[in-house]
Amino acid sequence: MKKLTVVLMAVSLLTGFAFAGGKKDASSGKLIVGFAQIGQESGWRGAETNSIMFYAGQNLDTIQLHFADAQQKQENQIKAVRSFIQMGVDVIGLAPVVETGWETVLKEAKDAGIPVIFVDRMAKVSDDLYATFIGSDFIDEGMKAAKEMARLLGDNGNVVMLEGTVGASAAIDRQKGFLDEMAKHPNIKIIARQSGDFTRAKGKEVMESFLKSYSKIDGVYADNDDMVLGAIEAIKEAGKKPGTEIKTVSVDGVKGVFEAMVAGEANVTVECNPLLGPQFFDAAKRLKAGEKLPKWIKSEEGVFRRETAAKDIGSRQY
Ligand code: GZL
Repeated sequence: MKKLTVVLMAVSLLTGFAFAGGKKDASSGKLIVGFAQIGQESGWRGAETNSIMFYAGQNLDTIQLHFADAQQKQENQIKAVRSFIQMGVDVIGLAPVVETGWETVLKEAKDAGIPVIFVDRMAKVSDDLYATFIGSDFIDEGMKAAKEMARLLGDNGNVVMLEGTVGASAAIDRQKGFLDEMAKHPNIKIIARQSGDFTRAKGKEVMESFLKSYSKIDGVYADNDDMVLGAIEAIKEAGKKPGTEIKTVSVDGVKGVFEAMVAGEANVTVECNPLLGPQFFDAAKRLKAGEKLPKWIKSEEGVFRRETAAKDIGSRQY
C-alpha cells in the first residue's frame, strides 16, 4: 500500500474534473502522458488504475503521468482530454466509457498532433482518430461465457443476464458473443436482461427484481464479476443456493469471484486482463519515438472454474 501511496503522490491526480496541471516541461525529456480514466465502478477498474499508476510511479525518472478520474461521466473524460491537449502532452490514454460521442475531441487531439491510445474499451471512430486499442476480444469473452453456461446447465434451463454500462463496448460485445453462442443452444432460454452498470450494488438490485419475477432461474450471466457478486448476495437473501441451484458465469477474474468459487457460491469467471499499465506505457513510448503501432494490441486471457479455484486463487494479481 505504501508503494501505491508514493505513486499517488507522484502522479498529478485530477478527480471529478478540476485540472491542476500547467504546460508540460518539454525540457525534462520525459514521456508526458495524460490518462482519462472512467472511474472506480468495479474491482477490475481499480486494478487497471493501480497497474497504470504503479508503472508510472516505478519510472518517475522517465514518465510524467497526469491522471483524471471521470467518475463514469463522458463529459468529464472529454474535459480531461481537452486539458491534456492544452498541456501539450506527448500521448493521451483514454478508456472510453461509451462507444459514441468522441469524434470532436479526438479531431482536436489529432489537429494538435497528439496520438490517442484506447485502453480496455473501444470507441466508434475512424481509424485516423486513434493510434491503437489495447484490450480484450469482448465477443470472444462472451462466447466463452455462453459455452460455460451451456455446460453448467446441461444445455437446458432459464438464464437471466446482468448487463454492463449501456453503450459500453465491453458490454455490447460481450452480449453479442454470449447471445450468438446461446443461439446454438435452443433449450436454454434467456428469460430476462437488464443493465447493472458494471456495479455490485446495481447487480444485486436487478437480481432481486429477477428473483421476484421468475420462479425458475437456473443460471445468471453477468458482463462483469462485480455484478455477479451482487447477484450472489441477492440469491442467498432469497433463500436459494448460488453456485448450485443457480449457476453463475461472469467476466473479469477479480479476486472476489475466486473467493466465491472457493466458497462454492460461483461457478466460472472468464478472465479480462486489467493489468495494462506496462503495455500502455510501452505503446506510448513507441508512439513518441515515431513508431507505427498495430490498430489492436490484444490481451491474452483464460477461463477459470470453481473446480480449480482453490489452487488458482494464490496466483491472482487483482
Ligand atoms: C473491460 C472493462 C470493464 C470490466 C468491468 O475491459 O472495460 O469495465 O469488465 C469494468 O468490470 O467496469
